Amino acid sequence: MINNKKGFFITFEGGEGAGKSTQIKMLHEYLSNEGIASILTREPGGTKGGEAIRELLLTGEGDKWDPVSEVLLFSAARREHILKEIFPALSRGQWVLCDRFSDSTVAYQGYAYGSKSVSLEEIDILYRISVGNFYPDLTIVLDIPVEEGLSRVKGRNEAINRFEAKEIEFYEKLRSAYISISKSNPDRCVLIDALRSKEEINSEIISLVKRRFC
Ligand code: T5A
Repeated sequence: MINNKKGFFITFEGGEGAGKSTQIKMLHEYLSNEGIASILTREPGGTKGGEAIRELLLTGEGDKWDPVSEVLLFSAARREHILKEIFPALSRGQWVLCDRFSDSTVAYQGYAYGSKSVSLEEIDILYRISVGNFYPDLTIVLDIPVEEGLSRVKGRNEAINRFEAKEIEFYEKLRSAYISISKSNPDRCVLIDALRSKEEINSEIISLVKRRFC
């Protein structure tokens, strides 16, 4: 679908409260200070339609959607995002920094729901339909013990969403899923210890980005 990509596509992944939003903003600011144009976006969301789907997905009861319905909704939002925001920005030469992307679908809908999870084959088929043969240049996976991530989320004093009120086993499966995804995609994913100060993590991410792309 894209044939004139000039910028780099970097995704941030990890469990609840791992610090993705914090770190993505810090990298965005660093790139801007270096004179590198980048856009900061998120999933689900990033477009008008995607943000409307985000509202459907994140609000309401925990069991409001069947896991397959969730994958279909995330995929629809992703398709809009790819076509209307991500590909155009990469073609203009901007870097795209995305808070969550397809690894979230694999980790949440493909693993964390246990016996109710959607098969990885089905998730892959929907990825090919909605995105095609296109993948991030780099995925930063922030790893944090479950209790610490959840305590950070609670400490924010914001309303919690549908994915922040699950049983503890859900988050343990999620953490294992991200470790497994990182090990299975060593060229694309880098697992980062998020149980450190914001500045230490930011400095490791900047070194990584410089080594890969600058
Ligand atoms: N989802 C998404 C799916 O199920 N499938 C999918 O395909 C996709 C794309 C999105 C939800 O959708 C689900 C996953 C998600 O549950 P969201 O609101 O975007 O929901 O939620 P999250 O992405 O989980 O974002 P959070 O805001 O909850 O967590 P972050 O971004 O990881 O953490 P952040 O940066 O907001 O930090 C949390 C708190 O910790 C502090 C921050 O200041 C903040 O208060 N903090 C630190 N404190 C100490 N030390 C550090 N190093 C810190 N870093 C941050």
